[in-house]
Amino acid sequence: MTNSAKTLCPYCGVGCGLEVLPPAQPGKPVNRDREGNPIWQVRGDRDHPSSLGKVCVKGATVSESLEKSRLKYPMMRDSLDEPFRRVSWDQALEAIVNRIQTVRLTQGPDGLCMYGSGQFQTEDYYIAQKLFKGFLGTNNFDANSRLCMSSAVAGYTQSFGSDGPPCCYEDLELTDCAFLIGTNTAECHPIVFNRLRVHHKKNRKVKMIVVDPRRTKTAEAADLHLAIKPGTDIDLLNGIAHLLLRWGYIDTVFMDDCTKDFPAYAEVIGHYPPELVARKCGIRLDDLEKAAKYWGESERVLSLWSMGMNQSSEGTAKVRTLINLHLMTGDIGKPGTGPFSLTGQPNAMGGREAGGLANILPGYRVVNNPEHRAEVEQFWGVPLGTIPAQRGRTAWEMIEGLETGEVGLFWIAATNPAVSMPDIKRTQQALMRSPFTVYQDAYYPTETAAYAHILLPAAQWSEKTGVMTNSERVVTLCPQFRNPPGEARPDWEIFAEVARRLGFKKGFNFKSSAEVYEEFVRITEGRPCDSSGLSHEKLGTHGPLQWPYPYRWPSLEGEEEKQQNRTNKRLYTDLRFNTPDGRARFAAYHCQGLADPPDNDYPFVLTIGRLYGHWHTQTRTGRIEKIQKMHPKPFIEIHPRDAEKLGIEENDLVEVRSRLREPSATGRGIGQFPAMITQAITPGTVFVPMHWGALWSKDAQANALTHPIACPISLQPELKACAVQLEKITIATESLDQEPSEAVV
Ligand SMILES: Nc1nc2c(c(=O)[nH]1)N[C@H]1C(S)=C(S)[C@@H](COP(=O)(O)OP(=O)(O)OC[C@H]3O[C@@H](n4cnc5c(=O)[nH]c(N)nc54)[C@H](O)[C@@H]3O)O[C@H]1N2
Ligand SMILES: Nc1nc2c(c(=O)[nH]1)N[C@H]1C(S)=C(S)[C@@H](COP(=O)(O)OP(=O)(O)OC[C@H]3O[C@@H](n4cnc5c(=O)[nH]c(N)nc54)[C@H](O)[C@@H]3O)O[C@H]1N2
Ligand code: SF4
Ligand SMILES: [Mo]
Repeated sequence: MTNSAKTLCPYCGVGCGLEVLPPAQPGKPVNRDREGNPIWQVRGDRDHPSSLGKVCVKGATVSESLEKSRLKYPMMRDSLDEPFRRVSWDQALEAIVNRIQTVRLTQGPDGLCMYGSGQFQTEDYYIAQKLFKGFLGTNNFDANSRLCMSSAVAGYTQSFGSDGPPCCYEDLELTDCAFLIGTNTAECHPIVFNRLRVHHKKNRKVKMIVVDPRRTKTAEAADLHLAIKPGTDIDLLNGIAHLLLRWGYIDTVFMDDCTKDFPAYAEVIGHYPPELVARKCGIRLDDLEKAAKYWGESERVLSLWSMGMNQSSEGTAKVRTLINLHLMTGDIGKPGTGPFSLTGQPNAMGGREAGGLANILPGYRVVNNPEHRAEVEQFWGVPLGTIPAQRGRTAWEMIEGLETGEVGLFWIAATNPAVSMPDIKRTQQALMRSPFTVYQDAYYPTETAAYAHILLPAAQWSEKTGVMTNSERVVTLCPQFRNPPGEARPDWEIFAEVARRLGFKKGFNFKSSAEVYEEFVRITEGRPCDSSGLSHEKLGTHGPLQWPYPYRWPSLEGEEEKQQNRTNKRLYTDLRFNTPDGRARFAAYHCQGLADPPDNDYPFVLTIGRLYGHWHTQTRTGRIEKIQKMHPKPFIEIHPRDAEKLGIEENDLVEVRSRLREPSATGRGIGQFPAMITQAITPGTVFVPMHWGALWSKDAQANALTHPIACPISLQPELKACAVQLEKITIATESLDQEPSEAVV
């Protein structure tokens, strides 16, 4: 093929359009990497509405990661201390089916668990839901989105009556004040940041406020950086609300007509006078006042947030407290305004649409609503009462279920929990106890493969056709343009095959992912995320489209249709919300702070995040030379004042220890990181990147230190903070090289 293909970048939730060109182009030598593998050329798709032709280093280099270290064949072993042996698909699937039947008989459906991923395509998600929730009768499907987006989902749902980011990227260019909190947008959502940055630079009146304990690349670009102490976001937001109210910057008409529950909130913010708030947050009083002024005086305020908010033991409260500010000032439903959650993974949004968490069902429905369950059961043609009324196990509860022996089959797909879960030593011990773990991934080795009984090779992006939805609700078709390596298969096909072998032939007889999508969009009809007018064909001919996109629209054509999709860019433009009375809800929360706060023994707060070039556990980016060079090794950021106190100098190896889990234990974990001494971090706080698992570093695993305490509403763990102690290590240790070790744990 010499033709190019249009698709979506498979990394972050910005969802940039890519155009890929085959390695062989007429009159040119074949494009190859150092190992001689043919490489597709990637460039930005200028026609993609979200990215307008832009890409960052990850998107631009993605094709270099597609051939290396792939898992090509199903593998199996009877116990974790044996080597894997290659088996046929038939053998692997029969073993899984037998195990499922045994667990159903002996432990019941609650013994079955699947842990999936925001890197699934929508079709993968949908088929997994249908199998687990509709046919096996358990809601035990959760995804790594639990560690990522679940506080945003819970916050939107409670404040607005349903999930769904109400804004669009055009708002980045229409706002008067961008309020970025708990997000390093410049490194993690670079093309979103790029659009905002251009607008900010061009218009001197436009303000940019960044709230982050670190002076990140994002903070460097801001007019005002509030380097708050980790976990004091609610103090800050309530403090801003206090000033907005005191100074009369509120939209009383909007509040009267469109919201509820303001009095309880007003009572709470009364307790947040600016002097107290500035002290608690560790910022200057005039900076706090400046933030409130910028917000209050701006016609159109857009807030952006991601993990600094969501990954918290009060994640939902943080999100709702931020939404409160928008409700107070009427900054929603209009161009350039709104509370905008930036999604992490490429299709975490699609997962939310398809019911990809243990508490939700397809079409923005929820498990604990009897009508929602009945609608889905009817649609799937399964007996009423099949879907349990209670949510299923969350990601962490699956780990606990392995500890207690309640989980008899653990099926992991498209995520690497042996690195990315909280408290990984405990996670790894639980995985060691698992009687039967299926791991379905595209690469080998990964850290999690060491804990699997069966490995299933997955076809990944570029090797299968499916759709993904980005942060601004734009749905893009990702067509297959390469062949999968070896015997790798698309995730949805694997799930559907297992379902058929279990005897559920009728519900899973799909010939293509287009057929799966056709069924999925029908289940969204009439729901907030109505996509019933979309199909692979439509997306293929028209290009990316934004939901809601109901069935009545495809009858429109050309300009008329484009116009319709454009006017649909924002949710809640009529200022009616998805609650029963159409009003948005204020929430009244006091700041509780961190679940694992520092004290004399553990005096530092460790925070954890991302670097521009690397993607999570490095399964792809660790194998790309350019990115390896960009970020060659792990490190710990320490403020010069703290470093001096501890006698730590640049590049010294620092041992980091977190608090004991229980008195008899030896501590959650230990990590060793070379010191990077920098003013960019708030004193008392240290930072390490999350990207180095056991295969990529000797002992620099961030999650060896974290704990699983979660937000009680969203059940999202506080992966952003734990108390630690630091000590300089003097003994020489092995160099931390960047090659993945062959020995898998
Ligand atoms: N380069 C790159 N980009 C990515 C990814 C990647 O792996 N690499 N992953 C994608 C995914 S899945 C996600 S979820 C997103 C994450 O995107 P971000 O949320 O932007 O990334 P993080 O670095 O995890 O965390 C953001 C910031 O939160 C700050 N923070 C920590 N504690 C607090 C706090 O208590 N309050 C506040 N206000 N801030 C705090 C940290 O200092 C950090 O700078 O990125 C996506 N994009
Ligand atoms: N301390 C701390 N921990 C964190 C975070 C943090 O900020 N701090 N962030 C959390 C967040 S927000 C996230 S999203 C997670 C991310 O953590 P993970 O989900 O563990 O990260 P990835 O490395 O992206 O793992 C994705 C896996 O899917 C595989 N894969 C890719 N495409 C496909 C496919 O099509 N099919 C299949 N079957 N496999 C595929 C890849 O090879 C890779 O092994 O980490 C969480 N953990
Ligand atoms: S910004 Fe995100 S979606 Fe865009 S190219 Fe970079 S990683 Fe891919
Ligand atoms: Mo994420």
